[in-house]
Amino acid sequence: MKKILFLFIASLLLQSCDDGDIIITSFNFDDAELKACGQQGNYVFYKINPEALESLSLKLGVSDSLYKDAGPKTYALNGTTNFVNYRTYDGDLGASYFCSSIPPTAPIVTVDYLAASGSAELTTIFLFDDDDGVPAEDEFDGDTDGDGIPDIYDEDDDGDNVPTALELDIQNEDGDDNPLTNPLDTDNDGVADYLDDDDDGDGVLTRNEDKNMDLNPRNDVTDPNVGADYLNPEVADTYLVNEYRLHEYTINKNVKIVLKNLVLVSGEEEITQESLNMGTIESIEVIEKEATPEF
Ligand SMILES: [Ca+2]
Ligand SMILES: [Ca+2]
Ligand SMILES: [Ca+2]
Ligand SMILES: [Ca+2]
Repeated sequence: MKKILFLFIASLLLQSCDDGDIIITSFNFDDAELKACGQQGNYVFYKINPEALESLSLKLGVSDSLYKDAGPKTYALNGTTNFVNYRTYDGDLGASYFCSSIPPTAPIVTVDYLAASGSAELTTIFLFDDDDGVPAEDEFDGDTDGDGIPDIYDEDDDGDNVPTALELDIQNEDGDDNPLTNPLDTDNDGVADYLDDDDDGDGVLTRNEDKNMDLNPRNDVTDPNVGADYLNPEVADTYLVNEYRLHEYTINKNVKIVLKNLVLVSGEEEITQESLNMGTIESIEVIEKEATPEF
């Protein structure tokens, strides 16, 4: 079997030799976006390089829920249910070429390599977001209120039942559109309100300045000229609230695919590649979560 050196350096270059063999001397899918379709039992990942009329595709006929857990999963390529194809065509591939239920009749495949060995490694990365106005990189790397939800996806970081988004400089009074500069610090104790569980410094926890005990201290107002009781140090009545409000957050899942020990075969010809990064698909799955932390 003829071995062909596979170089990933430039765009595809096909050379017709005297004996008619087509030799692939180089190719590059780096600029092509990794896409996906299908579902459990029939996952398809593909890249199309329109300039060279070529595609690289991975089919996984597995019943796993691929993105359920964070971390890597490895699937062996067996040539029947799990396989990789490198193909060239005689015309442009439409957007739905890989995802239509009826296989398209055009364009025609001119070169078809099949990988029946090697493996596909999928790594799922979970990105948590609480959309609380504090950028993920600026959140405290820990759990301020100890409610079991780390600050990075806790929409009420100090656990005072006033959402973080409403404890920043929500009026944007400094005009810089950055909620973290000059964040509200009602009692001027050096701890910003969104991390301060006694915002007015009157010795009563904000969570317990909730007269109607509806888990919302913002609607308990004794003196409308000052504002809610939790921001009014002159009002220091305690209503024992030992409950957290409902929390919501989002998990954005990204998947990265790397092909390992790939052996692509077309007739007499064989292409090997030790490691081929197919790329990453962002937000392949987005999960909206709701949880009420245990007090
Ligand atoms: Ca927390
Ligand atoms: Ca947070
Ligand atoms: Ca607070
Ligand atoms: Ca207070």
